[in-house]
Amino acid sequence: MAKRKISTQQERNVFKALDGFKIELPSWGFADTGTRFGKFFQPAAAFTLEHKLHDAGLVNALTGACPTVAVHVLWDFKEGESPLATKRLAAEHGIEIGSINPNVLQDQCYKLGSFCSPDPKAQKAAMDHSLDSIEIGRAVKSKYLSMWLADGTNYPGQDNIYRRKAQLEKAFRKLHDKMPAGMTLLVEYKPFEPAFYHTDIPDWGYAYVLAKHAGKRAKVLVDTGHHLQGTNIEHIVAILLAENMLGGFHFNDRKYADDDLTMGSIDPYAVFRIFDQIAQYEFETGKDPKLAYMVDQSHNLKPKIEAMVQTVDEAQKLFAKAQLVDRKALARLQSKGDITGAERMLRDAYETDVRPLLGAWRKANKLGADPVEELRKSGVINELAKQRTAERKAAGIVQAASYA
Ligand code: PSV
Ligand code: MN
Repeated sequence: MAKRKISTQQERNVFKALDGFKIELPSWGFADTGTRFGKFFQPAAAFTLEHKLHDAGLVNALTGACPTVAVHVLWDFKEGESPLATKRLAAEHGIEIGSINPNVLQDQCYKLGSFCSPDPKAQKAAMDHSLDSIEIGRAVKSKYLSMWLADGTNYPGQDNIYRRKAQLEKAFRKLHDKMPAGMTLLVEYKPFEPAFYHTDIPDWGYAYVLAKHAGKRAKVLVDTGHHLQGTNIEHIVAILLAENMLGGFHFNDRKYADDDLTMGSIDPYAVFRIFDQIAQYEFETGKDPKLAYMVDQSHNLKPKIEAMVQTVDEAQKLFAKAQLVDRKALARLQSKGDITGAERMLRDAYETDVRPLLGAWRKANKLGADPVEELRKSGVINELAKQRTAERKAAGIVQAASYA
């Protein structure tokens, strides 16, 4: 990593940016996950909501950057359980409930889709569940209703795309209007999987249109794993920011598809370029775009909590690097058409070793300099593995499942 002199002013900017940089953790990132070919189990994996909240609280305690946890309604809330009890439990672990993710994808009725399904029963089930999710969000004071649909078709001619689109727009308008005033509807897109011929919200363009149709409090959510190979994600980010239509991110990394690898593990420069566009937008407009930064990873094989801490550390590093670009100097180079000079300016920031700076920020916040190391030294994962193995035994839970 390049040794680069960081000025006191830059240091101040980075500290301020880090103070404001919060990234939400997904409750599902702490549980055993797998592929359609099977699961590999971890003794320390969370299997109750309490475990997930505990683990998210631990990551927050180590990094000081994750005060909220995203929940998937069906996976995290039991029928009849009070959402307020969950909120209290989260508070016990020093965190709050963040975005609410309705689950309109796994029940049998959703075989042909949810809001887009030709089956009125499926449409109704999706609406009822999403309205219930809004109520949960209202109770726990969540700021986001995050909608991702598995809707789509597998074969040409399978269904009427025009009818599906009309149903979807109507449903999202209704959800938007039912949300409390402080809530934002996030519309997530994905070009493939689980549907393989067409998905009903395939890309940012249609997510934008859908959000516009839904109402003023609807914005687009960019999941970095949901693009076709070679897509310039930072350009999408810039367009959405300029249009005031970017709501937030689901971060993860991929090599081939929606691989759910940990953020920045394959292409950290791509994440830097996203943060760079956000910093550029802030410089130009003087506005805070108020983005919901979220992690969305299922990282199957890495130890769950460790991978999450590593992710947050990586996110903070890349975010800090993006603050080092001298925007005025960059503008001068750009106006002269100095392509190499401008690119070198970005690379220089990217290649700066910000670990000492991040360490100093952590020290100022009474945190350990290297949260991954802290976790590894603490022995807490082994402790949790023992506890959860015993809990599973007592509850008669066997870690066994096969998708294939
Ligand atoms: C779908 O691939 C997705 O990105 C959505 O955000 C879901 O909520 C999440 O993954 C579930 O793993
Ligand atoms: Mn996602």
